[in-house]
Amino acid sequence: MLNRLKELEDEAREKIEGVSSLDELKTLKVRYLGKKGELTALLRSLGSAPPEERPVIGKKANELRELLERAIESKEQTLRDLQKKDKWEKDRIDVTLPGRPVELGQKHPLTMINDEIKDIFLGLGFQIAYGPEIETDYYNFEALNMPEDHPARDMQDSYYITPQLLLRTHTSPVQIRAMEKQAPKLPVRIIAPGKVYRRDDDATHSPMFHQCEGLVVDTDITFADLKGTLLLFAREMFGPEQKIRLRPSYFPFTEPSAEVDISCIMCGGLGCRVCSSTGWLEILGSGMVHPNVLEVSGYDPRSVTGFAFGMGVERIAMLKYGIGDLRHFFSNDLRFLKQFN
Ligand code: 2NL
Repeated sequence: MLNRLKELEDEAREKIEGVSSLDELKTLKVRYLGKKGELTALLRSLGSAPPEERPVIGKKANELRELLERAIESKEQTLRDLQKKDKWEKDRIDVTLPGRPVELGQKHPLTMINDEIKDIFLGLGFQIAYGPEIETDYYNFEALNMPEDHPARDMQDSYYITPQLLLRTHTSPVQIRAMEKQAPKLPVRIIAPGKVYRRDDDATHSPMFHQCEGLVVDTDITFADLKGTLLLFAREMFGPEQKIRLRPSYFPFTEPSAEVDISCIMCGGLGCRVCSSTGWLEILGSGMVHPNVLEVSGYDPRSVTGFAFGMGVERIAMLKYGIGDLRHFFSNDLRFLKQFN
């Protein structure tokens, strides 16, 4: 029996030493020290040993129990320490690793053109004005010399929210508000870039698009000022060789009015597919501010004059970058957007 004890000790020590998880250790503990464990069984069979050996065996067996208990406890502590260390290693942040690279974006082509337009006019002493995209009927139409029965006010063409409120169809109302605010102080020299909305949707029309309008009001502003300003704009935007051409036109808020063409940027004026063989491309509308518009905005049309113009930002971008379909601007396709860096 003493031999069996010795065997049990050697075997148990070896097993405990070799254990690599807390679960395994628990199994061993049950196997040796549990109620149905091997050491317990051995103690139970003490009765079959010769009487004189029993105290020695009993003592040895109890010593072995304590020894194994300590060995298991110590192993448990070692395993717990290891587990902690593993977890710490796993969760540790290595501050010396290189950072994850952030993919840099870039400006949207419309933003680039918009920035260019703003820079050109800032260089000419213009200020930039902003205003609400939801406008009143008054600022969007009435103040711009478009009375109740004007065809541009048709429900079919504009996004009405209530009979008196709509999404602005141009940025002119921003300029009306700016004039109202600063009247009768001169000069007024502003541009109004921003989103505008019309009920249109095809390859060349989007229900939301971008416009930049400009306005100058002062004493002695003439049509020559308009022409000179727009020629300078065309040259800064499309190159120093640019020519412009003004054609008579009609807008309710300007009189006289003119469409402004630039010489075709594809063929230089010789005639090609882009300019439909005319040599010219229409890029903006303009005119001398209608006296009614000056009047309602707080300026006396007998003593001041002004010119105004409006351009579509998408159209300028399409011409400048050779883009064939307006919808590219709004589809968020990276293959398109990444071409403008
Ligand atoms: C176009 C034509 C134009 C204006 C906009 C304007 C603004 C005020 C007074 C008078 Cl406050 N006029 N704006 C004038 C002429 C043309 O836009 O084709 N835009 C895309």
